[in-house]
Amino acid sequence: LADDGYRLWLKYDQVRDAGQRKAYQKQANFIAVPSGSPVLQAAGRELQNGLQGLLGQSVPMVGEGKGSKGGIVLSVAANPELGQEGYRVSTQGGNVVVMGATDKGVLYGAFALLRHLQTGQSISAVNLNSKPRIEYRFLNHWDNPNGTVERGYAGSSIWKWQELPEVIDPRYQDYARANASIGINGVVFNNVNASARFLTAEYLQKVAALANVMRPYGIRVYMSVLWAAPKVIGGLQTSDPLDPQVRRWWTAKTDEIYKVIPDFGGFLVKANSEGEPGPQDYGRNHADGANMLAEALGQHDGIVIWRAFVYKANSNGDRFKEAFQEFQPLDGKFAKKVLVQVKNGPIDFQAREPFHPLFGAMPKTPLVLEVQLTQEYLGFATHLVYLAPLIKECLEADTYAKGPGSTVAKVVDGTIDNHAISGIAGVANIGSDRNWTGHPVSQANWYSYGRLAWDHTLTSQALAEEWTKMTLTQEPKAVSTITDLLTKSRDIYVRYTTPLGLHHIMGQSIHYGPEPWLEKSARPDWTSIYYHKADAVGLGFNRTATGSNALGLYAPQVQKQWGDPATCPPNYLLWFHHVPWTQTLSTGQTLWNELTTRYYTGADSVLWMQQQWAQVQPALDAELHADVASRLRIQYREALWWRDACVLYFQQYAKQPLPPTLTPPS
Ligand code: GCW
Repeated sequence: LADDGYRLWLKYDQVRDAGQRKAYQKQANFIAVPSGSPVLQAAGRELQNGLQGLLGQSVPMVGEGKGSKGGIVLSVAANPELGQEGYRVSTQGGNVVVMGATDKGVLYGAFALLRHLQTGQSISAVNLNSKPRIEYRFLNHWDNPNGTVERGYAGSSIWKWQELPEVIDPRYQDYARANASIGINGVVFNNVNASARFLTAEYLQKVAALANVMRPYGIRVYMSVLWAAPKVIGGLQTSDPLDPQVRRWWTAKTDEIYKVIPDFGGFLVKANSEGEPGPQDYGRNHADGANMLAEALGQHDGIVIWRAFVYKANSNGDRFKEAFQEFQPLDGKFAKKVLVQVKNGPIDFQAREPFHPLFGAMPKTPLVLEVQLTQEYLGFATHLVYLAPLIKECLEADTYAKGPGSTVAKVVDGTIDNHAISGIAGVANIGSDRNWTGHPVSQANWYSYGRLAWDHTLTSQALAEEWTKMTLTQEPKAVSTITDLLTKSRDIYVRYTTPLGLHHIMGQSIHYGPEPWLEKSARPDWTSIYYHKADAVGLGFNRTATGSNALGLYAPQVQKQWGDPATCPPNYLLWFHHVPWTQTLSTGQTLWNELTTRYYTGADSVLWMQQQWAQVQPALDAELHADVASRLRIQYREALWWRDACVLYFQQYAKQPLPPTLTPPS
């Protein structure tokens, strides 16, 4: 049977090793599911379905299973150590007990047990213990009511608004299962460039129908809102957050939402950014806006997530600094229920960015880390780029906010500043394509994001291996080849597109392919030359004190390291320095030679990726293998496109030949 990718990492194919299968069967004579919420039932069903596949035989579900041995027992038991969502899976009295302090904990434990078996581990002394490090683990869809997806590269939206609420596509449940399996507990279905339509009574019914599907999987639903909704659909003259009528409108609207979605999670807001309306339209600030919504939530158990992705409409400054300048002074001004959502880097989801300077600079405000799974600047669904290393690079970056070791991860999980709430968001890469993400390997980005949101200490490598075993193959050699390929892929992509800290030199609007020569656009900071600043002397954006001084937004220790071109990591060099073409870098080569070498070796590495992929062919489904192999052919062609376009363009300024070690383009 051809693998069409629909089942994601929840394939539950029969365990090949007969001995292993026997061992599992001995422990899986029944599944005891105590009566309880639909969440517990979902856990039981998933185990039953999963075991049926893995063992090739059906396993009965029983009520309590008292006194029996050799089965799997779900159990909700008071255990403060497990928190609201943690689990413990262990052997007790001849059974495998999946324990949580809540039904949700049991659900996550059930998925953990299945993952344990799917990755071929021993059941006899199973002992899994885990609880999430971050409380709110979101997926943000950028899906529009007309079925399009902003920056979506896997078909159209999976949400069929026109058919809802009557038609419930079975796919919605599979979506919920996939998310629950990796610990995602909050979803926003609609684009942050929001349509007010979602707040109408008609659409609330549709969202409520989806919320009903999500609920048994421990997932709460949130909504992106258009700031101007009171005007657009409320018939008011203004959307000023301090206007009493506007405030009443939001309070009433919020109450209306909770009537149809009793466990509604809250609001996500993009305001005064890229043409979206916001409180600044009325001379108010972001805190005024966010706090007004927090007040509208009142006694309801909901939160406000306010995005910090803002840059001024007409700016002559450095866009790098703008979100910081607007938000940092508001630290301490946000209401309790407000979290501020910050992209991993200061510009916009580039293939490599330094961490956003707001991390560590707003100790009084819980900051949600926003990462992008849809590969807007990373080759769409065409290039194979595994993103866990990018996410980890940000999480592990040291802000020095409270001395060494003040990583972004500790800011985000709230431990550094003792925040009661914490959050992380991934911009979804999911669409209506049969395999969900277009590129089969992009599934690994959805997967590893969820797993990192649960536990940011997991390694990119471990997650690549886990995903590969569950999704592609268990053949040991193939698993290690694919794991290696995945973990190296993001660095390779950076090398053939934006090495040494180059950024924002991609095709205008589409954000695909190279366009370093772009000089004119609707605004200066939507061009390429604004960012790379190539001239006869050198290349790169001087963000030190002699330039825009964006570097000054970081802690002194960071400034010290990045401020000196000799100690600045080469990967961030051109983010902060205008470096002469002839300067010798810490790598021992001149800028020009290092730059061109990276472009060339980067493109060559795609050939290496092709070779690695060719090797695993016997261990993989033929169709899936062929699909990825053809995408890798496009990737190589486009790596050459990037390489040649950028090298030839920059050569006009550098006025130097390629180093003799490199073959000139034919
Ligand atoms: O990356 C930019 C994208 C926009 C997006 C915006 C944002 C949703 O090009 O398409 O809009 O970021 O994050 O708000």
